[in-house]
Amino acid sequence: MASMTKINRSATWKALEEHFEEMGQSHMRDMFERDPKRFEKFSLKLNDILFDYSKNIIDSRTMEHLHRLADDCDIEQWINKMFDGEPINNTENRAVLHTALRNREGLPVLVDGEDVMPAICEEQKRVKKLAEAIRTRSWRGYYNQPITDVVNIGIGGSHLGPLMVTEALSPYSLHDLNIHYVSNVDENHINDTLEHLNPATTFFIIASKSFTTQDTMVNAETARQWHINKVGNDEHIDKHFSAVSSNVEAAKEFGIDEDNIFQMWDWVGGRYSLWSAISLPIVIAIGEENFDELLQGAYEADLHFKNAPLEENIPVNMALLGIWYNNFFDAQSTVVLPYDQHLHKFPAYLQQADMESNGKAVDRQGDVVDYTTGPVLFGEIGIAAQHAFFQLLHQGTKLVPADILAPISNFHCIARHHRALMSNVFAQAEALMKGKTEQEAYAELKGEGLDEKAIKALLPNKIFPGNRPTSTFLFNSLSPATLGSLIALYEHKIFVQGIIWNINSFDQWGVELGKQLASGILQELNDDVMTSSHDSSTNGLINYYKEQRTINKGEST
Ligand code: G6Q
Repeated sequence: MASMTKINRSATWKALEEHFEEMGQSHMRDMFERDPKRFEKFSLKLNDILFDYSKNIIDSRTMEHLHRLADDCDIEQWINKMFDGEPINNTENRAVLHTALRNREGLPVLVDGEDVMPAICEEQKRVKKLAEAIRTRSWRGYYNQPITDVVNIGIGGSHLGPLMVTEALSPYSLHDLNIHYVSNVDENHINDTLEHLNPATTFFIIASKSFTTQDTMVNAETARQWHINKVGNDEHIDKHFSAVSSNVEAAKEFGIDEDNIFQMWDWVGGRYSLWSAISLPIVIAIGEENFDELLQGAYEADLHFKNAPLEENIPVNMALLGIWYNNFFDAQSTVVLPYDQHLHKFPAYLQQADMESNGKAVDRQGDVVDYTTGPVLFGEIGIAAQHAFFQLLHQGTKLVPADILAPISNFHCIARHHRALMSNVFAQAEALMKGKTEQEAYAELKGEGLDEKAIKALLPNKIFPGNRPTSTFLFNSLSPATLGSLIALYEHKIFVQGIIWNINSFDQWGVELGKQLASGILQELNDDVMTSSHDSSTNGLINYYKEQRTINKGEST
């Protein structure tokens, strides 16, 4: 495709539309019956990760069309542009280099002619040094006691990645060192966290790329006050506070010792930053070696993404399947279902990664797109979801393509538990694909001894249409390397979709808006004067709040 031709005007898109007319009528149940080799045809491997995408409404022709679409969009060139540090974040004129942070071979990566690798390595060394000092108990607080609790204060990209990884890799963590995450400016979050902590053994990380985000700054100030009140002075801040930021001056002004400030760069987006110094709480939790494994896993996924041909490229295929449902089947959403308790924050993490990246309606040329872009992503631990919203997946009126992730072995691997878990993985994916026909439902009810009248009444409710797509990732176990690979595969999937939709996946103007709006209204909340500068609903809500807070007199500053 010439880069200025809108993607939905291209010949390949038209061919896909025609192909959809045909495929939209097909049922996977029949496709599996016709082709016993579907699994072999439509599954790929990366190290210990098996990606089975055979339970999708596709055949070989679908994939050929979709690969042509990727090719039309010059995917391979775009991949190189990203890895080579070209400013592909066009609205902010920035490179996008989370891949450099896990560039394990250390080969030079140039931004504006300067190799960024030495600075990355240096910062990683500093992070590891501090983390090791805390882990080995050589870092001492103001009573010369070792640290027992680390509190990461950050939000969005400065929170969700580290939180998700810390939870996912909890079996690899030191068990007598607690990592807490505070993100919400709601006082309950920080108060509930600090309530049980001892200031002499608590270490804070203020994680904020900008060091201006209101939520984080308010929480950071509360943490500092808590520390000062308990200690009786501010002489020991250097033993108890660190910061990760690209705004080093602001962190210094806050009172943090320069030795405890870790750098980020503008070419790392918040939601892609868990590989940077934002990883400090992760490294404290799991240690240097495990963190290196995490980076290694991501690096191997990067190499796969760069080098595998489109047909065998897992993130490219993940992305294309998403496009197929989003743009041709008109699916509005997608669901992520990990069957691993330790991945319980993975859907929330991916929600930000995906929706903040591809929730855009303006293309790279500044035109409003006339096709749909990023889907609504939601998710939950698979087992929990089965007892909650699977009803809609099986029998609702919406098509919700699902990703299922499951480990072959669990950490302790108690067969009784793990086999019960895995039976659900296989059963649900099969049921979503096959459904239950009228004949099958009839035979089942008959078998239960129901009479014809009762069967007639119940039958429609017992039918499952099936043909609900799932892609399944099976991996040996949730090791740091496997987790690193999985995260990177999803990052690259998001990137490929952004390229095909011709949007910039790396800015977030919608998030910036929230930051501006709240700070304006905050000024108005600092007095009791009734406001009239907004619409009647906003005025009404603000004024009601002001009146009631005066009556409640419950607020303290
Ligand atoms: C991520 C977004 C956003 C950001 C938070 C926190 O890509 O930009 O989620 O991470 O708003 O920003 P700071 O790290 O600057 O506090």
